[in-house]
Amino acid sequence: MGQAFRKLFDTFFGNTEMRVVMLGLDAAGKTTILYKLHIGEVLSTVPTIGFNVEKVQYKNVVFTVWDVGGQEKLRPLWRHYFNNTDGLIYVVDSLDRERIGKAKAEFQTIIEDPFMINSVILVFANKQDMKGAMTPMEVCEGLGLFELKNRKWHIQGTCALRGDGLYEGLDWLSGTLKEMRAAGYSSVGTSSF
Ligand SMILES: Nc1nc2c(ncn2[C@@H]2O[C@H](COP(=O)(O)OP(=O)(O)O)[C@@H](O)[C@H]2O)c(=O)[nH]1
Ligand SMILES: [Mg+2]
Repeated sequence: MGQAFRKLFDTFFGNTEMRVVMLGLDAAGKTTILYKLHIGEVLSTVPTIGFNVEKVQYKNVVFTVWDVGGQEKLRPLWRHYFNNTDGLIYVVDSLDRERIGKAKAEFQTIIEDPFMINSVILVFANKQDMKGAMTPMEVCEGLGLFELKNRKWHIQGTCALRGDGLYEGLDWLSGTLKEMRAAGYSSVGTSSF
């Protein structure tokens, strides 16, 4: 699995710097995904009170990961990590029907952030192996993806434990970013307050 991802990153990104943030409510499966990618050592840091950030770097591709939800006070810190973000991966626990509304509220806040306004959005509808899980279509509706205007987004059903769907999702993300780069798009300098 790790080798497949490394090959994907080499093919698509070469030496291009790319920053990806992976967010979602706690227990969505983010840490599991990060380890499943096997693209490098996962570094975990707690730079400030309760704000735990995980980071993996493979060549020039940097993944930064943290939990969202119920921490309004910590939001100003996000900006440090959102700056020049190319891709957002939003992970949803498809089994957690009770918190889909909360997942949506957090998602909408994130994508409307000035630093995120140009980022490509990949949603992982995770835990598809579980009986009773929402389908990717239901997660789509739950997050309000269909109402998004002028955003490039994609939803992928995944099972992080087995690694199912992760490659396909990242393949879409890298292909889309490559197209946008070719068209002259750059995340640098597009953020404003
Ligand atoms: N059944 C199932 N469990 C999963 C899957 N992905 C993660 N989990 C489990 O969900 C729990 C939370 O996962 P974790 O990666 O820690 O979530 P995080 O808080 O988003 O980092 C753990 O017990 C994982 O083993 C999945 O695709 N299927
Ligand atoms: Mg985690």
